[in-house]
Amino acid sequence: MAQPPRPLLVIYTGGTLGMLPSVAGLVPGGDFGSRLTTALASLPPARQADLPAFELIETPQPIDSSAATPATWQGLARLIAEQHARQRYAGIVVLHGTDTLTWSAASLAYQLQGIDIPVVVTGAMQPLEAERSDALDNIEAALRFAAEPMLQEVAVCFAGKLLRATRARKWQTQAADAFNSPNYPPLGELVDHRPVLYPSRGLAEQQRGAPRFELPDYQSKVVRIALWPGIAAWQVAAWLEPAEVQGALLEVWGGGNAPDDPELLGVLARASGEGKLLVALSQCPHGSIEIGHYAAGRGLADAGVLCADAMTPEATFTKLVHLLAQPLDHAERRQRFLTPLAGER
Ligand code: ASN
Repeated sequence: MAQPPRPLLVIYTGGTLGMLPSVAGLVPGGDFGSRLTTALASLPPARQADLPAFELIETPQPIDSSAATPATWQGLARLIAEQHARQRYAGIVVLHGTDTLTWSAASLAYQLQGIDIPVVVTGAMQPLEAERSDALDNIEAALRFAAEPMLQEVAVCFAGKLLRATRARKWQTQAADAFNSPNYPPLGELVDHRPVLYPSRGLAEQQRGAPRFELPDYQSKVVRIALWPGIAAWQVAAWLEPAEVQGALLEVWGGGNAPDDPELLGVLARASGEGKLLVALSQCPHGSIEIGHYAAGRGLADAGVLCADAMTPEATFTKLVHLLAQPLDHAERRQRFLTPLAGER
C-alpha cells in the first residue's frame, strides 16, 4: 500500500508576520496555530485544497528577530536537526522576522550542510492580520516550495522568489519584495501559485552525499568593521586587540582595496599572526573582490587577510562564527573559509 505523503513542519519563531499591536508598537504574538488556520481559511478553495499538510511548533518565546543572536541560530539548527532525525517531515518552513532573517538562514545552511529535505525560511513585512498583508502569500509560497523534494538546501522564500540562504540579503525596509540575491540567481519562483525550481541552480544537483550536520557551540567572537575614509590604525586595533575577538569581517572598498597605511596594515598583520581569522569583502553589494588587483589592496593579502569573493556579509559573518566554534587549527580554518560549504561562494 502506498505510504501517505509526509507532512511538513512549520516552526514559528516570531517576527512581524505574527506580530500584534500593543501600546508600545508591534510585539511578537502567540497562539499562532489558530491564527494561521483562520488566515489559511481565507484562501480560495482550490488553493486551500492542494496546500501540503503541516504540523506547527511555536518556539516558547517568539521574538522580534532583532533580538536574535548566534545562540538563537544554534537553537534553531538543533531543533531542525532533531526533527529531521525523526524522518517524519518532508520539508520544514521557518517563520522568522525579516530584519535578521538572512543571518539565521545562512547560519542554518552551515549547520545543516548536506540537508536532504527543503528548509524554507520566510517572514513578512506586515502582520498576518493586517490589511493587504504579504504574510499569507509568503506562507503559502513557502509551504509549496517546502513540499518540493528536489529542493535540498536552506532557502529564503519571499514575495514569490526562492533564494539561496547563503546568498540572500534584505534589500528593502518597507516594500513587500524585500529580499534580493545580488550575486546568485534565484533558485525558483512561484508561477500561478505553483512552485517552479530552476534546473541546475540548487545544491541538490551540485553536491550530494549524506547530510553532514555540524552543530558546535556558538559564541560571539567575530566583529564586523566597515572601512571609512580616514580610518586610523588605533580604531581598528580597538576592535581587533581584545583576546575574545577571534575573527573579523572587514568591509573594504570596491574590488578589494584598503588604505595603504603601514600602521593599519600592521594591526591587521599582528591580529592575523595571533591566529585571528580576518576576511575581506566589498562594501559594494554586487560583484566579487580580488585582493591585490590594485597596489592599494596588496597590503591586505600581505597581512594575511582572506578574500570573501562575492559572499554576502551575512554568509561571511556566520561562516566565521561557524568555523571559530569548531576545533580546527588556523590553517584548516583558513582553508575551510575558502572552500564552499553551502553554496555561499
Ligand atoms: N522587526 C521585525 C523582525 O525582524 C521585522 C519584520 O519581521 N518584518 O522581527
